[in-house]
Amino acid sequence: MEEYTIAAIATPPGVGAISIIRVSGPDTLRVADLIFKGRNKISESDSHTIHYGKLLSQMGDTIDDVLISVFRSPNSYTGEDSVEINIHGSQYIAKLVLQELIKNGVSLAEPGEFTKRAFLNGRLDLTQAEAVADVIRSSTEVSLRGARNQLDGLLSQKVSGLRSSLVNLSSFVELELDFSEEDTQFIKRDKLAAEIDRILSEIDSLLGTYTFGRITRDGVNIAIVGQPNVGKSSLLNYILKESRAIVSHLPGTTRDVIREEVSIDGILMKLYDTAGIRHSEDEIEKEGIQRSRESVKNADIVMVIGDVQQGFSDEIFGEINYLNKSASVLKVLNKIDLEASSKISVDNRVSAKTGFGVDNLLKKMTKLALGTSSFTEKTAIISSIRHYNCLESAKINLLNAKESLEKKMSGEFISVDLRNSEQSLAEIIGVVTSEDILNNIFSKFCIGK
Ligand SMILES: Nc1nc2c(ncn2[C@@H]2O[C@H](COP(=O)(O)OP(=O)(O)OP(=O)(O)O)[C@@H](O)[C@H]2O)c(=O)[nH]1
Ligand SMILES: [Mg+2]
Repeated sequence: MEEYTIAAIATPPGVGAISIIRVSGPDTLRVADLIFKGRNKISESDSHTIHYGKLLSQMGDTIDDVLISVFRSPNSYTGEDSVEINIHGSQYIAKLVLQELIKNGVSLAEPGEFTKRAFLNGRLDLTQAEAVADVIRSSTEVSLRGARNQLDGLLSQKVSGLRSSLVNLSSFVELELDFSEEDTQFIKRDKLAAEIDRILSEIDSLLGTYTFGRITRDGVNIAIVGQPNVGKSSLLNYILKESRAIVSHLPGTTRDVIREEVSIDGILMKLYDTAGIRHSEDEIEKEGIQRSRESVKNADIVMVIGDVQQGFSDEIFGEINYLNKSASVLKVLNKIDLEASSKISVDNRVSAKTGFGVDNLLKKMTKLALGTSSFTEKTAIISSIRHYNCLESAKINLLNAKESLEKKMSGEFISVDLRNSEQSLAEIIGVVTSEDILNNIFSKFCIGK
């Protein structure tokens, strides 16, 4: 348990009906008594009760009428004594309340510090703590569902299960080392090999969920490129159902990258309408084209737009491949309303003017982004590069163990690899962590969470 008490405004900046100030730590109830005047003393109140009263400054002036919710250790979010103070939703009042708390020895919380304490006090494991941030950030049905699954512990359970299997295996092997003179085998070598294979294949399945998890959590980056005037901005506008980007018959209308988000089938699509990629001597256009390249580099999907009059320029495909090898490239022929019988060979024919083919195109993109794998509600899914890297390292160590086993090497080698693999899994759920890992995770949180 931390020794000091922290506070933060937990609601977003701005004016609202109410704001909430969170306080957590050993001094919480004592300090609450000092600033709150109601029918009951906060320090004498039961956990999970709400109290109406006045918040007073040290001078005895009323700051606001408030409601205070009391959560006593260990049954609080952080596991510590905590209160949540509901005030009228003024930033000014919120600041006054924070000042009173600070005068009474409370510290300002760092980003994510409440959740960090919840983790350190064993209320959540690390994947669940990460999921809290994902739940807060979620903006589509799919991203929320993914975050919920992780918060509910689906990934934790899966990883913990694999980890205990590894602990079992390595304890058997280590036990043999203690009895080395007798040449005993506590686990038959073929059984050990089969178990390692089983765990390896489970790890592979988890690794295989990464693209899906990342896309459902962060959305799909889609760059829209092509020759000037082919209708890139018109297509963006059609998809957004609003006239977001300037459209004109003059080539070179779009110079900057225009980024917009839209949720399609519950998946967040981040669309980047660009100036396209071509040669230009104009300084502003050159900068725009450079920005288009950046969008292509970061894209999961690159939509190359051509139109029935100009078709496609072949160079662009080479350039895309050079900039980004892993993106899926979709060739889209626009303005099909002008020439429905166009002979240009292409899978996707659309009209940004009439909307013909656009729904199909969007369906195709969600499929492309998510890949072919189908996961059920009960599948554990990884969505962060941290999980991916830990699993990779667990896998490499297991492959080493397997190799040692095949080469009939002594149990010492096998047990070291099994232990290392187990440690990598432990890192995912936070059984072993370093301050760096924790800082990295929690610094991305909002203050007050
Ligand atoms: N008939 C027809 N005209 C279209 C269609 N899509 C776009 N246009 C027209 O084509 C012209 C160029 O459209 P934009 O959307 O500005 O094209 P762009 O690719 O963004 O062009 P730049 O930003 O200059 O690179 C405009 O006059 C649009 O009205 C379409 O599907 N059918
Ligand atoms: Mg444009």
